[in-house]
Amino acid sequence: MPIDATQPYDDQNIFAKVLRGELPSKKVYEDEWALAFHDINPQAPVHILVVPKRAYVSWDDFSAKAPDAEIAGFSRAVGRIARDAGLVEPGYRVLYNVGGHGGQEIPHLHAHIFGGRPLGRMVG
Ligand code: D5M
Repeated sequence: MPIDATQPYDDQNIFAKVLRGELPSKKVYEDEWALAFHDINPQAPVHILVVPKRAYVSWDDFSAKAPDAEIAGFSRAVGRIARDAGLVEPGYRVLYNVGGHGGQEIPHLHAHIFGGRPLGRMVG
């Protein structure tokens, strides 16, 4: 079920449990700002999720409330993970689903990184 992007943070969500080590994940990267792991239901040959270490429901919450240093640190982590996965050439996609119309299901912000095949155009 898609979430309401304005809901309060629920620390029992799946990615909060992954961050606390209460659920397993196939980790690909971790630093001060971010944890990245393989999506359990991959939609492309490479499908990595990147979550901030701190508690944000959605991109809306994060972009409004996170300190600049955290936004920079998280953004750099997303870029580095894609680079380290060898995706820059031939290319990749970063996606944030936000709220109901965005189809967001887990109420902890996550960037999807897709790659490893032509992804098609979504606009234009
Ligand atoms: O995307 C939520 C994504 O999270 C979806 O692609 C499945 C994935 N998922 C769900 N549970 C797990 C666990 N435990 N590990 C890894 N990946 C998981 P959304 O943008 O919220 O629709």
